[in-house]
Amino acid sequence: MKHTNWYKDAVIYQIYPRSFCDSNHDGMGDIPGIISKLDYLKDLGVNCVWLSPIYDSPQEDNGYDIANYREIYKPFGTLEDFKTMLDEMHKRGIRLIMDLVVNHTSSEHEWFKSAISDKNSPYRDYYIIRKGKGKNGKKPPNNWSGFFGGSTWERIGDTDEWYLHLFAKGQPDLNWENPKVREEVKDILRYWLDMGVDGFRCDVITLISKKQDFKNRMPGIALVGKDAYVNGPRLHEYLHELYTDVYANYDCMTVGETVLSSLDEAIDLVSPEREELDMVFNFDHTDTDNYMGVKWLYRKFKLKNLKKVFAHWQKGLRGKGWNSLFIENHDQRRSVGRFGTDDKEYRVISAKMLASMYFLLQGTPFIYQGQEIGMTNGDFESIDDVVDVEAHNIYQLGQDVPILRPFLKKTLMSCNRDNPRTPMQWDDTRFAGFSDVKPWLKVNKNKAFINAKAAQIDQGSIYNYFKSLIEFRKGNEVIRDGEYFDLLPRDNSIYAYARRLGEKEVVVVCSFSKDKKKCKILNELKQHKLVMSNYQEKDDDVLKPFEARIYINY
Ligand code: TEU
Repeated sequence: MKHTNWYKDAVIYQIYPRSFCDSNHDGMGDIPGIISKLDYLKDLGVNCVWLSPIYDSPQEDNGYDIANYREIYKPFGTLEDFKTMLDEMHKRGIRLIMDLVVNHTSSEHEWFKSAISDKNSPYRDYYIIRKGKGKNGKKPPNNWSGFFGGSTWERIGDTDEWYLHLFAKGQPDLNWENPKVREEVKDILRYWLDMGVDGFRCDVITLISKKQDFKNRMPGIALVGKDAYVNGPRLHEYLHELYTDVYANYDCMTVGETVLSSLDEAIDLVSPEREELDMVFNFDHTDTDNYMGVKWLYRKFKLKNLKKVFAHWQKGLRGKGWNSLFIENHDQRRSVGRFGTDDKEYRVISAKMLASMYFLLQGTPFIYQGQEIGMTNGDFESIDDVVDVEAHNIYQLGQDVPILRPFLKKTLMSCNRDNPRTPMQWDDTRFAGFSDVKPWLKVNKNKAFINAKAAQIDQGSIYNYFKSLIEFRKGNEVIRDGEYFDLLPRDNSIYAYARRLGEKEVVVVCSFSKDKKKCKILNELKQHKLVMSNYQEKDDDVLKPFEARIYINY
C-alpha cells in the first residue's frame, strides 16, 4: 500500500487518558470521557490524536506496563467504547495513533507469569533472564542501572536467576532476539491497524536491541550500561522487519520515542528509503536545562543552547527525514514557566510565545493536553501528593544516598512526571469539570481561571491563539517545506528565525526576556506583513516582555 505521508500535514494532540475526562465517576479519565470531548478537539483544529496507553494493565507505570495488548483497561472502558471512539474521531477528520509499548510488558502479562513460574515454559525466552553472581546467584548479573534509578535486575523468587527491567520492576524487558517475540509484536500491530488505527507512537523503541554480552560497564551516576541497551546492534534490523512485514501494508505512520539518540542515529531511523520509522522524538531541547540528560540535575536555561539544538535538528534532518515538534508531554514538566518563561504575571503571553516558537519550525507539531490552555505544573507540596512510580523511586534513592538530597530538594517537586498529569481543567468547578468525585491526582487550584470553558470564550486566550496557529499552518507550503534560518544565532534573549521557500518567507521573532528588548531585525521587516502576535500594541523596534511576532512577505 502506498504511504501518503499524511503525518506531514498533521497537528497531533496527545491525550493522557487517565487525566483527560472522567465519565464513570471513579476519579480517573476514560474512553467515553474522551468521546465527549471530541468536538472540543475538532474546534481546536487538530487532525490527529496520540493516545497514551489504554490497554489492560496493573498501572504500576500508568499503563506503560501492559498485561494484555488486545484488551482495554476496564476502568477506561471496553473494546466497544474504543471502536466508537475511533469511529467518532474519523467522522471528525481526526486520525488516531496508539502508544506501542513493546520494549517491555507488565510483570502481570501471561507470558511473564508463565516465564518465571516454569523453567521450561515456552515463554521463558520471551524475556531476558540471566544467572546472578556470587554465592547462590544472590547478586545481580551485572551493574547496569535503569531509567527509574537502581539496578536493572530483579531476582526471580529465591532462585539464582534474574530478569532484566530497564524501567520499573513491574516492566520486564522483552527479548527481541527471539523471533517469536517479534512475530507477537507484528500480530499486535496488525490487530490494531486492522481495526482502523492510523499509526503508533513507539515507546522507548531505541532500547529494544541489547548487546548480548551482559557484562559490567563503567560505573557512573545514571544509566550504567546504556552503551549496551541504547541503539543496540540489531535495532535497525528489527524496525525494518516490522516495516516490511506490517507497516508497508497500511497507510499508517510511526513516531519513535528515541531516548538518547543523536542526530546521526535519528537519520538512520527516519530516512524514508531505509523503511524503519517516519519520525522520532528527540529530547535534546528538553535537556537544555539539565546536566547530562538527567532532569533532576537542573541547570539554568540558556536560550542560545535551545537555538543551537533546534538549528542542529532543523538543518540536520532537512531532506533526510521529518522532525517532530513538541515542548511538552506526559513525562515533561509544563512548558509555561520553563525555558526561561513565566507562569505567573506573563503566563498567557509566555505560553503564546512558546507556541509561536516551536509550531512554525519544520516538522509535525504536537500539543499535549492542557498545553493549549496554558496549564501549569502541579500544586504538589510533598512526595505524598505525588503518585508517579519514578518520583517515588528517586525519592527513595535520595533517602538512601544522602549526597543526592540537596539536588532533589530543588527538583523533585518541579520536575516529577505528575506535573503534566494533573486532571485536565475543563471548568472552574470543584474538580475542574474533569470528574464529579475526587480525582486520582490533585487538581490545580488555578482551575479557577485556567480552564477550557473560559478559554474557548475569551478571544485573547492561549486556546484561541493555538487555533489561529493551526489555521495559519494549514496548507501553508512555506511552513511545511521551507528551509530554516536562524537570524540571530548568538542572541541570548531573542529567538528569530525565518522559513524560506523560493521567494516566500515566514519570520518568527520571539523574546525570551522579562525586560523590553531592542531588536534590530524588526527594522528589516518593514515590508513584511505581521500576521500574528501575542500583544495588541507594537513598538517599531522594541519587543515587550515575552513578545512574539509572526511575519510573512507574500
Ligand atoms: O519514557 C521513556 C523515557 O526514557 C523517559 O521519558 C523517562 O520516562 C523519563 O525521562 C524519566 O525521567 C517512556 C514513557 O513516555 C514513559 O511514560 C514510561 O514510563 C517509559 O517509557 C516506560 O515505558
